[in-house]
Amino acid sequence: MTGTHSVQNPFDRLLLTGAAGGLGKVLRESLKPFARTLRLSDIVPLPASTNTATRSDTQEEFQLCDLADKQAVHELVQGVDAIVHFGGVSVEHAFEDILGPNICGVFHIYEAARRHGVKRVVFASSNHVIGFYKQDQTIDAHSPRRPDSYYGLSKSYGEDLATFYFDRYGIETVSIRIGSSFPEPANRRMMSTWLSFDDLTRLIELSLFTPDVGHTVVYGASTNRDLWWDNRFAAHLGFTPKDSSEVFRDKIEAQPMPAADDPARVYQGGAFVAAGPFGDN
Ligand code: NAI
Ligand code: 15L
Repeated sequence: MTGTHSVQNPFDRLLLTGAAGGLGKVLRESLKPFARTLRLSDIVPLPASTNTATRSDTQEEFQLCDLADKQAVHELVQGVDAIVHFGGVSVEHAFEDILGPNICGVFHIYEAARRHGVKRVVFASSNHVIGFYKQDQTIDAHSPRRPDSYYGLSKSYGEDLATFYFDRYGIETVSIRIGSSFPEPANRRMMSTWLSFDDLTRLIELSLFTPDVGHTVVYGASTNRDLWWDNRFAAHLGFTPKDSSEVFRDKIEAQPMPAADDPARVYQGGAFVAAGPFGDN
C-alpha cells in the first residue's frame, strides 16, 4: 500500500524510466531519499553519475530496456514497488517514431504493473496534452484535452490508460502535465510553463506518497507570475511550488518579441502546434 510509505518509510525498490535523459539525470539523484534501491532504466547506457555533493545509502541498479519490448518491460518491473515513468520520445516526431516508445511503451508499463502487483505510477505527461489552448485561457484538469501533436496524443493515451488501470485494477497514478522543466526558461512562453527541478522533485514526492490519489492529473509549473493552469482538482496533493521564473524575466525579455501570430506567442503548446506533417514525400 502506497499510503504506508513516506520519506521516513521509503519504498524498497523504485523504478525510474528515462534515467539517461535530461530529467532522468536529475531525478536519479533527487529521488534517492524515496527508496532503498533505485532501479534505473533507459534504452541507452547511463552516463557516469555526476553526483559528488550528496551522500546517500540508496543503491542504484541499471537495466537496459526498450519500452517497446513487452517482455523486457515485464522483466524491468518485476520486484519494484512503484514506478516513475519518464522514458520515451520527449518531443514531436512522426507517429511511427512515437508509437513504440510512448504508446506501446506506456501500455507495457501498466500491463507489467498489473502483473507484478505495482500499485503506484507517476507518469510524465505533458502540457502538449492541452497545447491547442490559447495563452490567454486558464484551464484546469477537467478542461477537455486538446493535444497539439502526435507526441501530445501519446501522453493523452497514457492518461487514458492511467484512468483505465485505476478503474479496472486499482493501480493509482499521478499524471504530471509537465510544463517546461529545464535549468531555466529558454523563452517568453516558458516564463509561464517553467518548472524548476526542485519543484518537480517535490511534486514527484507528493505523487508517490499521497494516499488515495486514484488517477490525479496535476499541472507541473513553478509559482510563475502568469500561470495558465489551475490545480484545484489536485489540491489533495498539497503541491505548493517554491520557485518562480520571475528571476529570469530580465534575461528573457531581452529576447526579441515573437510576431503576434507566432504559435510560440499564441498557443500554450507553442511551436509544437505547427510541427509536421511528416512523411509526405
Ligand atoms: P529526454 O528526451 O531527455 O529523456 C527521455 C529518455 O527516454 C531518454 O534518455 C531516452 O533515451 C529514453 N527513451 C527514448 N525512447 C526509449 C525507449 N524506446 N525505451 C526506453 N527509453 C527510451 O526527455 P526529458 O526532458 O528528460 O523528459 C523526460 C520525460 O518527461 C519524457 O517522458 C517527456 O515527455 C516528459 N516531459 C518533459 C518535459 C520537460 O520540460 N523536460 C515537459 C513535459 C514532459
Ligand atoms: C515537453 O513535453 C517536452 O518534453 C520538452 O522538451 C519541452 O518541449 C516542453 O514540453 C515544453 O513544452 O516546453
